[in-house]
Amino acid sequence: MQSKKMEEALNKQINEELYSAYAYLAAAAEADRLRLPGFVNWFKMQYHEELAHADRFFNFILERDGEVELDPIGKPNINNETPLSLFEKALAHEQHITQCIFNLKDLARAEKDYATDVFLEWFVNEQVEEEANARGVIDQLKMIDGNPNGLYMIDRELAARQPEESDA
Ligand code: OFO
Repeated sequence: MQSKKMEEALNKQINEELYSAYAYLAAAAEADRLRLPGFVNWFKMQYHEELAHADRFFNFILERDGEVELDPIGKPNINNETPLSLFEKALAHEQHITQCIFNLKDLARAEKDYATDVFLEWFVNEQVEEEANARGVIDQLKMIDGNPNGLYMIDRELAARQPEESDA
């Protein structure tokens, strides 16, 4: 069983992951407003991934005989975005989540909570991938510099994103 302090921090992370899901869902709606179905697909996939992240924390807390406490989820700050600003916000958010995971790691190590320390390993790797994905799309969007044909090609590419095995 984890300490109360660790349990509270893990519960807070459930909220962070659910907020992430909510923010990506808002981004999907915004992409629909921009008439970019591939972007909608990409953000919806990410929404599902974030729900799966929240689920990992939820299951882990219960598996260790802890208590889950669910707080309200904040309103995402997604308004009048451009394709580029949507991904810039996604990257900034992922960088924030990376810091949350590192803070959890620090706490697990300070508490000699080896099980939580190992559990968090998956998220450390996942954050490297998530930041790289958002950065990759930002690079492409900067390269085309608003060119409609380029945007069409990127949208086609984002339409091809499939759910990951690990989300199942
Ligand atoms: Fe985007 O990785 Fe979870 O929050």
